[in-house]
Amino acid sequence: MQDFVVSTSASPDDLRDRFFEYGILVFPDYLSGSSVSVLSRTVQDHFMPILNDPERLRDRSTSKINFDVDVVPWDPLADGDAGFTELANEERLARLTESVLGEGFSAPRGLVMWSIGGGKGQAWHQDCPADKPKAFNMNRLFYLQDTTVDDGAIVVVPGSHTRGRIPRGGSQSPIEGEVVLTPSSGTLVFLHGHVFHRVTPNVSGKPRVSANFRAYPVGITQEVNQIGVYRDGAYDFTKKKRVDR
Ligand SMILES: O=C(O)CCC(=O)C(=O)O
Repeated sequence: MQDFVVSTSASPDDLRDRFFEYGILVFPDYLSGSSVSVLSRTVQDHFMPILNDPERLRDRSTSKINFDVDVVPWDPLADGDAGFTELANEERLARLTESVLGEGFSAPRGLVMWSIGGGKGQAWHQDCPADKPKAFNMNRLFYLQDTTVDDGAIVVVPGSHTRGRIPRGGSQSPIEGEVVLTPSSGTLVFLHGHVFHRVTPNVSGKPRVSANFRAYPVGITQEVNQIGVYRDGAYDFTKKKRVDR
């Protein structure tokens, strides 16, 4: 078993040490089958009308940013969804997050990311520039299905959060040391925003879903994610344009 695959009963020190060594923690079986069923149904009810409306799908997709990223995002917390709000406010989740980020962390938003077969996945990226080591987000990713390589594996380079800017290169070209993860249903992943990571294209013909409740250490706000860094450039999500980085 990889050293970043952990149990929710591990000690806070152990979780923090492993997180800052690898930039990733994987908690298998975090969600019960019944929670997954409720949340999956919510996601399906939200996205099904959009699925049958190609224009709306295109309009909401991130594919416009031109970095080989193709997901349709939705913030269920902003829409007041009860199931996702309950998940975001779970005491157990707060405890695990605090073990890693310390007291006073914030987690203002939730993001369900949905993609359908034929998309581009997500190109290699860092969620924010890595020039200031303390300025980072932590992704808290929930997987609501058994995610196969064909659905879109999440590929990470453990420990790369200490290596500065992601190297230039192809959006899905392998990087030495990468690990391909296919999270099973109910898995929770904590992922440091400076870790090099990508999602392989969804070619399965069925929707791929992950839900991400990003958390920030005290003193860091969600504005840290204004600029996403890709291998061959960067994107300013506020100004909605490509920037040099
Ligand atoms: O959906 C995933 O598995 C990963 C999402 C991701 O790359 C991100 O939120 O930055």
